[in-house]
Amino acid sequence: MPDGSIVRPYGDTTGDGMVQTSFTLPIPPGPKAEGAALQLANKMGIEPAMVVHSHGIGGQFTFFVVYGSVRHLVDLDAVHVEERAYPLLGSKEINSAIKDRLRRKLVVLGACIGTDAHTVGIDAILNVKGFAGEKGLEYLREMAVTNLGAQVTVPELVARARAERADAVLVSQVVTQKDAHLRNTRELAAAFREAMGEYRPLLVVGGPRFDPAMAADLGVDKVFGRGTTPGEVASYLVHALIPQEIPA
Ligand code: B12
Repeated sequence: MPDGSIVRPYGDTTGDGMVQTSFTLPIPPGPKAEGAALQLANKMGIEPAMVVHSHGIGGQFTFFVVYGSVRHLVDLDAVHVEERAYPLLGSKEINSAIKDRLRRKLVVLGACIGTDAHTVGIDAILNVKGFAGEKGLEYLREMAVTNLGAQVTVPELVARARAERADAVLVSQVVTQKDAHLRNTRELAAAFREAMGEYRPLLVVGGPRFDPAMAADLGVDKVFGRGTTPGEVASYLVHALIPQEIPA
């Protein structure tokens, strides 16, 4: 960590401001396309800029990688991020917290909603084989986990949550075209609010392009972003749903 709160990007020498970025322009490859990429890079504050890679895509488009120096500074004091507000627990601690303090299985339902068919993310969190060396929630013997898979409609999910008395509903949204992930999450939150009011389950959404700071705005309890591990999610469920004390 640097001493001061102001930092610049690093390439060859400390603070030289070097960054690399990639983008696609709707023009065929060639010198004019490279000139256009440099103009864009300059307008983005990258100056001097170099096209270090360019490649035609389908005849009418060109993909670029541009490398160059920015003058911008980063003020670390002005960076605000969502800090984890609960401890990371191991599977033994999670199982015994549920067994001793909830005294029944914790019921978890998972799904991808809308037209989204990207199931790898929700599977990484739920399936026994897990992700990043951690086992998924199905491995935890005190959790009753059902993974409903892809393209589940919100009404179906509400009905299943009610029928199974779900404690938590975990939803994955990977496709973000036209902000589909945000629209679908708001629809989910509104449907549960309407159907179950304050008795709704804990609503957790995740996907690579969510901002974890958006939970309240989206009407859900928690948002997880890219690289989330099953242990983080299981620890959150314990934090949010299990009483702190062993009931009398
Ligand atoms: C594999 C893949 C597919 C597979 C999906 C197979 C399957 N069963 O899932 C197939 C081939 C079917 C597919 C199809 C399509 N795909 Co695709 N796909 C991908 C790809 C290459 C990898 C996604 C993935 O598996 N990541 C690995 C998992 C582990 O990561 P993750 O999803 O981020 O999950 C982690 C976190 O986000 C988080 N998380 C995720 N969900 C949840 C949920 C909860 C509750 C929690 C707590 C955490 C959590 O935890 C996970 C572990 O850390 C991505 C590109 C990429 N490199 O990401 C494109 C990508 C997602 N696909 C894309 C597109 C456009 C499509 C199609 C529309 C293509 C087409 N024209 O047909 C279709 C859409 C199909 C549909 N109806 O949804 C785009 C989306 C663009 C956008 N802005 O929305 C991407 C980004 C590719 C791209 N750059 O264009 N795809």
